[in-house]
Amino acid sequence: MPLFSSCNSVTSTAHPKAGTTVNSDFNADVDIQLKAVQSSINILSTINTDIYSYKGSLIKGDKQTLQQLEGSAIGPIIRVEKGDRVRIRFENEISEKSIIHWHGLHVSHENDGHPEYVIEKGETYIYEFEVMNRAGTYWFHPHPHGHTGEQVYKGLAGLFIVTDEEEKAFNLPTGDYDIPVIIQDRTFDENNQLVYLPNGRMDRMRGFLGNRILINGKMDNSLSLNKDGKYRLRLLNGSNSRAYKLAWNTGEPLTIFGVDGGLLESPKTLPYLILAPAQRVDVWLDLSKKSESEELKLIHLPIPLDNMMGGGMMGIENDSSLPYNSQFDILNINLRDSRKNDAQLPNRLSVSQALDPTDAANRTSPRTFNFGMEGMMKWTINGRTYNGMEVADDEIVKLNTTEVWRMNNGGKISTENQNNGRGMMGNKNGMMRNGRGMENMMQMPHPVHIHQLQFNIINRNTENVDRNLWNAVKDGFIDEGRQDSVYLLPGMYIDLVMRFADFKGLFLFHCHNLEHEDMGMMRNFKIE
Ligand SMILES: [Cu+2]
Repeated sequence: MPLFSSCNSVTSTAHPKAGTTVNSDFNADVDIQLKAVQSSINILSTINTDIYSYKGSLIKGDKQTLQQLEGSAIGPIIRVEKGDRVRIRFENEISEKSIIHWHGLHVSHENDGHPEYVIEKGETYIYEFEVMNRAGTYWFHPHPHGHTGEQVYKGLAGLFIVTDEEEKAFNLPTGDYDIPVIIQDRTFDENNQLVYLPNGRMDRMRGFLGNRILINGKMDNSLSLNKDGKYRLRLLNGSNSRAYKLAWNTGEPLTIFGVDGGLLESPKTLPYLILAPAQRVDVWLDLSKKSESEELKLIHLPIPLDNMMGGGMMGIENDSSLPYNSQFDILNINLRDSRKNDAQLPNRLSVSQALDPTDAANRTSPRTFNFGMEGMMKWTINGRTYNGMEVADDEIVKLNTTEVWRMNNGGKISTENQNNGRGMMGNKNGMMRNGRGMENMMQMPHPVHIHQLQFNIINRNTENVDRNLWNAVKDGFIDEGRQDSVYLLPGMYIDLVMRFADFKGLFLFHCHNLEHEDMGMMRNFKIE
């Protein structure tokens, strides 16, 4: 039987009135009205820039729950506690369909922001969920199929910061010493307007790459911090497709103590960090040993990726984007008056968050998803693209089970181990994508995100990764802790262990290069 005829069409697993009404039985601790609006703000000098933005207002909750970032399209920052019951009234006031996805949160299908639940201008979608995640930096952004990239690019993205008792027991930096750093690349035209995909389809195949860096939606990439302060920098790569190789200009190592799904068991020091789109990390910054005269900045170090990102066969003309294989500034730290806080970074942080892969029924034959190209111009997962509520047989899992998923971008899989649990090769024509031949010339990194859960990385195979590229990035990955987004380099596969708990229904997994996602490099998986 041909593979494609085995796709089940799932009509809907949702409550028919999902998102349409305020449930009076849902006793919200936090109630927020969140409007997506069109507006214009002063990002560069003189002429305002047209943007999209989320405007929040607090209906119920502590006043620290909601923080708008003044003078920025980005935001707001929503701060909640684990266990809080949260209602968000999303009102769409932009002239295109939209829906919000709560990136990293463990919520039900109806609360996950599936593209099939987009609402029109003037409509409202009600989210009601309990915060089940542990403390960490989660975020939210639009998820309308085909338009996510442009809506995020124009300014729709905010942080959803969760705290819990475990985290509060540590003396980590709080308040003014707990600082969001949302990194995005943008391009403006001579009238200060945002430029998106000027080269059309070729730009879309690659993914948007800008020519300047914005921090928290602003051109001013500097933070004024207290000399002698100890800081928690919450980094989010909110860029559409760009990954960063982040390092301190001083050559000191980066100290990371949290990832997508919260605190690590212990802090980790790295010479540099690879931060792919959608990933978050907590960076420890102790300024007490700094002298005022010392220049301190976070920089991007060169990655030899340009020939895979617009060079070679892509042949993008008039490309003004910042080259991957160059060094540029990300964030300048300016030191102001000496002020101390008594925060500390302990050697032991969280209790282990590792799922046990021996619990996985398919441990020796991972469920394999191949991220690659179909034909020459279509990004696919196992040869398929997104199609509404459609889910294929090999995308259905059981509630209350643990599985190993192999996310493969042309990695070298040994022959005895290449079938997934359903005996599929994962490719329409039955060929393994082994990183050789024509496909190799069109391989690109894919930052892969799974909705609704936080997985552990148990294996990262790099045998087929170009050696020059691998040597430039190999010390910058964090495979510890719970994560929801991983960076799949060409020639790499990664084995993830995950558990399907609490909610049945359809959820998405996709490439978080937003242009690849919009082209259909996204599929449902169904928990039943
Ligand atoms: Cu991709």
